[in-house]
Amino acid sequence: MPASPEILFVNMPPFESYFADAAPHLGMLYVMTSLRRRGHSVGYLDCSRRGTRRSQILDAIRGAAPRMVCFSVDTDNLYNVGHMSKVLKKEFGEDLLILLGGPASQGQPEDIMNAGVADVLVIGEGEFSACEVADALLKGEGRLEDVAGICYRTPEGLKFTAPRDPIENLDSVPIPDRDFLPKDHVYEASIITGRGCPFRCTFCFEGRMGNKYRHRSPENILREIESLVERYKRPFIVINDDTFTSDIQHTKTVLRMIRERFTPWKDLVMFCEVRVDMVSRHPELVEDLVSAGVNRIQLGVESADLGVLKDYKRLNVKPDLVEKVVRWFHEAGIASIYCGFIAGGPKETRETLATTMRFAERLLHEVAPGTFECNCSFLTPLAGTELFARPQDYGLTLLDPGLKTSSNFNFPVVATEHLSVEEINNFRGHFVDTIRDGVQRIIGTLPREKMELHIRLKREFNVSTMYSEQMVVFPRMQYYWDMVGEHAYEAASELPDSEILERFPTRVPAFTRMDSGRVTIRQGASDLTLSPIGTQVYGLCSGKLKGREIVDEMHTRFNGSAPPYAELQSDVISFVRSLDRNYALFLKDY
Ligand code: B12
Ligand code: SF4
Repeated sequence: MPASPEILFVNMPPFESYFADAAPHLGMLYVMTSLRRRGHSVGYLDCSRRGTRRSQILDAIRGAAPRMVCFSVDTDNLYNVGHMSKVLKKEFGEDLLILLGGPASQGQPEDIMNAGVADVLVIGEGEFSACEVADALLKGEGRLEDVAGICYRTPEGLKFTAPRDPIENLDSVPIPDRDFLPKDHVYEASIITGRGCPFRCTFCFEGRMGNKYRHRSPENILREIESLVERYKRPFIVINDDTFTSDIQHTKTVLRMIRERFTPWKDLVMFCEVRVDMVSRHPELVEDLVSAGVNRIQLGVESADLGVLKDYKRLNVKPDLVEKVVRWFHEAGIASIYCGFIAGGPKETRETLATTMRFAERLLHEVAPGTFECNCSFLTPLAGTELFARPQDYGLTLLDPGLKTSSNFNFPVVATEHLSVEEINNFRGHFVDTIRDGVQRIIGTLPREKMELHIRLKREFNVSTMYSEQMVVFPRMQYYWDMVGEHAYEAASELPDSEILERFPTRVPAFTRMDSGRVTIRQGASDLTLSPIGTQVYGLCSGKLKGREIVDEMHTRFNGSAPPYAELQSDVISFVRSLDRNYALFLKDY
């Protein structure tokens, strides 16, 4: 950052939202990039790291001595930003200007301004408004009252200017400049390819930038992806839009261009959100997405009860469609399908929750075992949404409309006509436990190739799925994958028979039981009991003998009654392969 930037952006999520650590704040990057292009000197302070203290923020601001400090406000960090603005004004005086913007600006501008002492709030998209505000306040060019789409403080109270239209041509906005991000931290390679959403789901805030969906041109999107591949070398590209698949021809063109330009796994892998109704109408999208390198998708499922879905205005995403689409992606070999569920929706009852639980379990165990994963959050109506405006029409009681108790949607704030917050809370706990236990059971049944996809995502792209996370409860499997990684030892499945004979089969350390000459290998996803002969071979897999030497040793042990040598050799190879499939052995080459 410049030594003394005139404008300092401070990214300040609520301190407990740890998962925000690696996500770059794209909204701020967009606005900072536009300000820099306009000739302003801009710096960035990222406080999303764990354990950032107020004293560190103040020290950084003291060091940078900016004339204007900017924060991004969402419903969740509104209080923190409010507190901080007061601290800053007290510490640095009225001359330090405080500018706010962010998603919450369109739902609760007064709340934001009243929570603190900021000077100006940009409402909606910030690229043009922020430049005009900075021109007026820092360069004396133009007047605040002429800047569309802001709210500012005057001695007479808050003043709102005329609303600003959504930016029609998103290519006119400069691509976010990642040079603003601190170099000592690894950030996610995330992008936004469009803005706005034509739908009006009653719980969602997405209509805020004008509900008309607008997207960047495919060429503009590809330019950003190319720069991310260049910068991060084999990145996991996260396409953050909720609406990436909303305009089918556009989506297909973007995917085709990505396919033509990059090779999945070699150059990149990708994540995106997928609309169930669009895929169901255009099944070819499954192959288009997977072949372009999309290896993790997210689907908003929310509930499996039609009444609840109707009140969410999401009957276009019915459970039978979800099931069909999940099955298609699973069969296409995608690594992970992440589904989002909500607990505590309109008119929710124990029965509707049970329906949702059963549906999630069905997807997990029957439809897409090894691929399906999910989470369940509490319904948290945000200011500006339909459920917030008219909760009574949906049988909801907002117990904490200001969300003083909720952080990252991790505390229930709504009761339904039939369910208390305790019941909703406890259901969520039950949901999460059931899915986690289910994933653990499934891990033991997955073919090695499926598990390998999860391991590769983790190892090569630092992406954890529930399957790679839950592996920790199986030490044998964990050890195996630690050894059989990209740069470590080989797996029998990767080698021809002749090579297996030249390697040193090495047992994964695991607790064993011994009964009547048979070994049972434990600590995996499933126990493995060996035959008496297998037990002997397993004993010889100590990493000291080559596969060929093990065959010789066994041949001698048979003491004249051995089967033909070729048969014994083939049995040993099959045995090594079966131990490999069970994560019980790897192959050294010395
Ligand atoms: C990626 C993402 C995340 C990431 C990264 C967060 C980030 N801000 O980049 C993570 C996973 C951390 C996250 C977490 C949460 N998120 Co989130 N997230 C998104 C998502 C999908 C994309 C964000 C994005 O890049 N948008 C694109 C940019 C261009 O838009 P923007 O950020 O709004 O920025 C523009 C304007 O707001 C403005 N602006 C923004 N900041 C500033 C600052 C200044 C000074 C100025 C002048 C202007 C300005 O100008 C920008 C350019 O036009 C959005 C949905 C969406 N499509 O926006 C939800 C969204 C922002 N998240 C939301 C929520 C509720 C959350 C959570 C609170 C809860 C949750 N479980 O999701 C948590 C906690 C957030 C926190 N404070 O830590 C809501 C916010 C609603 C609200 N009223 O606040 C959204 C809108 C989703 C929704 N539809 O409800 N999120
Ligand atoms: S949930 Fe998805 S489809 Fe519905 S309004 Fe939000 S972004 Fe649009």
